Amino acid sequence: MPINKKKTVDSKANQISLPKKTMLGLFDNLLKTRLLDERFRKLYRQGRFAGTYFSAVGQEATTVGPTYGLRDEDIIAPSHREIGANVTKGVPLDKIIAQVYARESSPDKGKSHPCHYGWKAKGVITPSSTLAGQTVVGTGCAMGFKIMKKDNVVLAFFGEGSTSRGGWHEALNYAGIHNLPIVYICQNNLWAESVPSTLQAGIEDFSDRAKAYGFPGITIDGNNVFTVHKTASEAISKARKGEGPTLIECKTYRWYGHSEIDPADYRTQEELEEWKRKDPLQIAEKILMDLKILTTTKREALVEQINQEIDEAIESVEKDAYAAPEEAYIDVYSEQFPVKRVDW
Ligand SMILES: Cc1ncc(C[n+]2csc(CCOP(=O)(O)OP(=O)(O)O)c2C)c(N)n1
Repeated sequence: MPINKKKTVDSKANQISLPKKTMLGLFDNLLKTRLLDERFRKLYRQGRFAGTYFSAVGQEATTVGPTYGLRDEDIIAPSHREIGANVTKGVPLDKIIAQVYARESSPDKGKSHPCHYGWKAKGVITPSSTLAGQTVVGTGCAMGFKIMKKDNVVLAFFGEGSTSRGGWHEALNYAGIHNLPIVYICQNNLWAESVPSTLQAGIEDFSDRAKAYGFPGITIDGNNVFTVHKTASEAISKARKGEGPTLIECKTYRWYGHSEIDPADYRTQEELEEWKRKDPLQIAEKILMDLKILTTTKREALVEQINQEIDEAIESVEKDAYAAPEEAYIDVYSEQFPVKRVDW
């Protein structure tokens, strides 16, 4: 038996009722994420940017679904495969592209990893390279919202591999104790680089880990953007009302290597083909077409419009300069500590 042969959750797509506007909005963001992600893979092969690129193709529904409908003041604590969360939160395309191109115009002025997208204006934290680091920071932000008595929420994203980190457990334990307004989204794509999920934990469902921290854990089909959105929205509403955290495990798959330099020869072609048949974009498209909300003509017009936006943003970013070497020392450490002590 292959190491990663696990049962997956059935898609209950057609039974999910969401407003037409929401369904189209989810599809729009899913399509934009896919087109931008596939474009980055081509640009990398053309040598248009350096380093490598971490594609999220195949697992976009896990980021687009939860993020859609969030407020600007809500916070996203992303990891390295959250292009969809950035697109959906409304981070401008040129900021996302400048991050991959490491230009001075990028939110971190070219300091970090190509896929460590963040944008303060939209509440997206620039991720830490240390896996699960953003889970800890995101949990701290949720504590901040609680102290300030704000009804905002945090969405923290990570892969199943990151749930083996000590800090991840400390963060969830803390969130459980303090009943924090945070929703944890685990993207179980079966592989953490070359390590199968069966070597990360002795449990079938990673959502079971929430039991230890005293809040609900749910496992869902991560390739159906409508299921993901509905489940996450319910958890987000609970968190906003002060009813505490939820861990949502989305079963999904990444189509390409860990990054563009990884041929992914540790997994079988059959496994890949099986998951490609569960393409989140095609699932969403079929549902919308069956419901007569989308037509082929409308889809083609959307593709054309998004590709044009991407073309324009790339053209503009490619003209941008790289930061001066001294920039490496700026914005690394905070220059002042918080002056006001807050009691709770
Ligand atoms: C503490 C730490 N160990 C190792 C790495 C190198 N690394 C980066 S991504 C990754 C795999 C992460 O797997 P997972 O959390 O499942 O997310 P996925 O890449 O599958 O989306 C590893 C090992 C790192 N960044 N930090």
